[in-house]
This record gives sequence, structure tokens and C-alpha cells, in this order.
Amino acid sequence: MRHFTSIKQIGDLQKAMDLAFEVKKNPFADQHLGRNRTLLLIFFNNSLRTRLSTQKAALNLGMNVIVLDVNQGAWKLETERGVVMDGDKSEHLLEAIPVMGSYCDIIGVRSFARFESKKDDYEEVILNQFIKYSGRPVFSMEAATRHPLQTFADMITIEENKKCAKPKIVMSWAPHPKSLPQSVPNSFAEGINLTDYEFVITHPHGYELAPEFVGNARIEYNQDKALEGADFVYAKNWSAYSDPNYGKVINTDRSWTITTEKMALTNNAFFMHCLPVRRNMIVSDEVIESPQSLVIPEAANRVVSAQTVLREILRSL
Ligand code: AN0
Ligand code: CP
Repeated sequence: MRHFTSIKQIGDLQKAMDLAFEVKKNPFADQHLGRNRTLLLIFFNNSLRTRLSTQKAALNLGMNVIVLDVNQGAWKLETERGVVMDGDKSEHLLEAIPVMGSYCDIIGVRSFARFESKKDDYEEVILNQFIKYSGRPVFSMEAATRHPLQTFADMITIEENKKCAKPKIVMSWAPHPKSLPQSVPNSFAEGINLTDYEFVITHPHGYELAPEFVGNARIEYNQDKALEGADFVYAKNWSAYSDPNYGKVINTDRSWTITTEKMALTNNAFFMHCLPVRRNMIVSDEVIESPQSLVIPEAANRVVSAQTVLREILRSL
């Protein structure tokens, strides 16, 4: 593996799971792999889990880690080519990227959708420039359209907790006051489509995701119906994808919040969310604190996910 920007690049899923469980059981077995290797993590957006779990994964592999918050202390970066740089941007991404590449062996990038141009977001313009100009293996720490390290952690968590071979997974939209990217739901859908699980996506009208991510999932606009018999409820807010509302909040209907009553419709389902989560918007206090809530082990598996991927990239250097 050189770059990791989509869960599809994980290769054979069973093999990836086996590797992940090996990493989880024996996290310090590959310290030699990262010796004298430097990982650079670049954040254009905030993070708690990705920042900490990816650093922890790299330390477990014996790597050195440097972290840059682009918006805190670095020069403001121009991303558009051809611009006369007479504004507030002091440096162009086209110099910054190869410079950053010269200081490390592997680069992780977090760069969310900007909602300025759907085309630029869905073409992953920023992430692809890192791939093109850094000269280093690049992995996504959530880019404009996908969050593959989250998806891999989610899939590991499902594998650890499923009680039957083909569980019913329901990904449900839930309300949120701000415009959030589609990357987590896109990526989760992309991952679950690699399995033979039963997969239902439920959301209000207007929140349809891009068809290339929805894949074989069944869309059910009635959330109660979708939840019937679910083994896992994967809650997430996302903003509208369809034009003319791309990137907009068009609904904050709190009847979509995952509550105890909603969970009662399921097959005693586990509750999942990538975090950060807004309580009593996305999910009630009772559900997130219930024994069926997997949010903490799910977040803990982010180390396993990142370490498994980093290990494969290190092996390819
Ligand atoms: C981000 C999102 O929805 O993509 C990050 C989630 C991992 N969430 C927020 O910005 C609140
Ligand atoms: N789930 C996740 O990626 O969390 P952070 O945004 O805190 O990294």
C-alpha cells in the first residue's frame, strides 16, 4: 500500500481484519518498522481522535511524529493556481507541499470539504495535490469525500461485536445545527458495501448521498421502518449533497434523534457514532450512555485502524 485515501484500498477485507486483530493483540511487535522514519500530520481542520490516535499508532510503530496545524502558526496558504497573491495568503500550497514532503517519510492530511465548489470537493483537489507534489505516501485523516481510517475502525468494531454473520446495519441521518461534510457517511457506506451485510440508509428527503457511495444500500425514508430489526445503528449528521443545496442544512427535525424509543424498534442494536457527537441532537444521553453504546471502543479502535494502515505503508517504503 502506498497511498490510503479510500477504504477500498485496504485490499482483501478478511486479511485486513486479521492484521488489525494482530496489531491490537500485540501493538509493539513492529517497533523496528518505524525506526528513523518520520510521520508528518497536517491538519487544516480540528481534531481530537484522529490527531491522538494516529500519533499513538505511529509511536507504537517506533516512528517519530511531527504535527502541523495549518491554521495555527503556519503561513496562510493559497490553494488556487494562477491567483495574484496580493491578499492575506503568504504562501502557495505548491511550494508548501514539497517543502513538507522534504521533512518526512509519510504524510497524513486532514482537509474537509469547503463547500465552495462541489466539483473541487468531490475531485479531492487538496488531497490529490499532496499526492502529486509531496513525493511521499499520503493517507487521508478525513478529506473532502471520505474518512477511511474512521471507516476501518468502524468495521473492526462491527466485526468484534456482531452476533451473526450478516448483521443488519442501519446508517441514520440525525439533526445537527451546523453544515457537516458527507465524508463520514460516504466512507462508511463505501466500507459496508465491501461486505455482504444487510445495509439500509435512512434520511429525510433532500439528504441523498452521491450514488457512487450509496452503492447497493437500500434507502428508506421512514426512519422507524429502517430501524426495525437493526443489529447496529450508525448515526451521523451530514449536510445536503444534492444541488442546489450542496453543503446546506435543510432540516433540523429532532424526531430523527436516536432515542431509547427509536432503539426499542431494533434487534437490541448497538449504537455507533464516530464522535464528536452533539448529545440530544444526534443521540439522547440515555442511548449514548447505555451498555449498547460502542462509541468509546469504536474511538479506541482508531489506533488499531491507523496502526494497521501505517504498518502497510511502512512495509512498502
Ligand atoms: C466532522 C464531520 O462530520 O465530518 C468530523 C467527524 C469525524 N465533524 C464535525 O465537524 C463536528
Ligand atoms: N472521529 C474523528 O475523526 O474525530 P476527530 O474529528 O476528533 O479526529
